[in-house]
Amino acid sequence: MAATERPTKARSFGENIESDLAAKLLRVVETAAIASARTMGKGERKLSDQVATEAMRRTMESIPMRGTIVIGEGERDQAPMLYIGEKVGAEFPDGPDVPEIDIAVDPLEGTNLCATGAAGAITVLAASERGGLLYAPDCYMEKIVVGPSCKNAIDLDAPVADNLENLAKRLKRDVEDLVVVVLDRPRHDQLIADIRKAGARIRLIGDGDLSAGIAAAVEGTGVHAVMGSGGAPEGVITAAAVRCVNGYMLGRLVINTPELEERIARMGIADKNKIYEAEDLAPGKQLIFAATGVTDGALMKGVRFFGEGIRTSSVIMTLRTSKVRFVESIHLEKGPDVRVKF
Ligand code: VTB
Repeated sequence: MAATERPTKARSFGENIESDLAAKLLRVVETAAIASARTMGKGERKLSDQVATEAMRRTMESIPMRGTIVIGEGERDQAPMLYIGEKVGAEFPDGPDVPEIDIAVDPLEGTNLCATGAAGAITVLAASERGGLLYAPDCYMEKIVVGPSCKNAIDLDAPVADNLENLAKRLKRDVEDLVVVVLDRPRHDQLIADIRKAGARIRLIGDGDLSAGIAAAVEGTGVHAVMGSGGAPEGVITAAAVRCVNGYMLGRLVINTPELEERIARMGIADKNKIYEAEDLAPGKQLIFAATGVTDGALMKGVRFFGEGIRTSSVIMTLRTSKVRFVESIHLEKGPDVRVKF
C-alpha cells in the first residue's frame, strides 16, 4: 500500500498486530511484576497493588495503541488509574495504523500473596479487538476451569462427584489422583466437603484463582481443575487464556442482591443465570493474554533480583496467531561487569 493510501483513523487488529502488540504488552506485565515484587513480604497489599498499577499504566503510555480499559481497578471514582473506561496508550492523534483495542487488567492478582511472599501472585492482562472481552460486573462468578481433554466433561449444576468422575475418565486416571484447586473460603465449605467425599485431592489457596485457572488449562502442571467462586472480572481474563490454550471453562455470575440485579440489568445482561463458556466471556477474534510471575507459581517463577539485573518469567499467548510463549527475560542494568547466567 502506498504511503498516501494509509488509513488515518485507528483500525482494529490487523493480521500482524496481535503478535506485534503481544511483545509490547509483555513489557507491561513485566514492569508491573518487577515493581510489585520489590514490595514482596512487606505486608502491605495496597502498596503492592498500587506500584503494580502505576507501572502498568506507565508502560502502557509508551505503546502505540488506542486502548480502552474494560476491566480494571474499579470505576472511575474509585480508582485513580486503570479505571474502567480509561483510555491508555501513546498519543498518536492522527497517526495511522494504531490498533484500537479493549484491555482487561489485573495489575496484581493475589495482593495478599505478594504482601506475604506466598506462591501464586501474578501481574496479568488480556487484550482484544473492541468488544472482544465481556464487560463483567464486579461480583462473584461460579467457575470450573479444566484442560483441553476435559471439554464438555463438566456441568456447573451437576453433583461435584459426577464432575470429578467425568474428569478422571477423560484424564485416564482415578478420581483419587485428581488435584482440584479451591479458594480457601467459608463459602466453599460444602464444595470442599463434596470433593473430599468423592476422593479427589485438594489444593486450598489463599488467593489467586486466576493463575490457578491457567494452570488447570495447561497440561502437566499438576492441577486438573479449579472449582468455586471468585471474581467475575478475573473470570474474563482467565477465559482469554483458556481460549488461547484450548482449555474449557464454565462460569455463572452470582447475582444475589437486588443491587446486583439492577446493575446487571443496566449493563444489558438479561439472563442472570446464563452459563458462560470461555467464548462468551472472551469472544474476541484476536486475543492476547500476558502474565508475569511475581512470586513463584505453577507456571511461572517469581521475580528474581540479582545485583546487576532482574529475571522475570512470563507467559504470552495469542489466539489468532496460535502462539503460547514462555518468556524468561533478564533485565540488565548496563554496567561493564554484567554477567548473564544460563
Ligand atoms: C479473591 C482472589 C481471587 O477473587 O478471592 C477474589 O484471591 C474474591 O474473593 O483470585 P474473596 O472476596 O473471597 O476474597 C479473585 O480475585 C479472582 O477471582
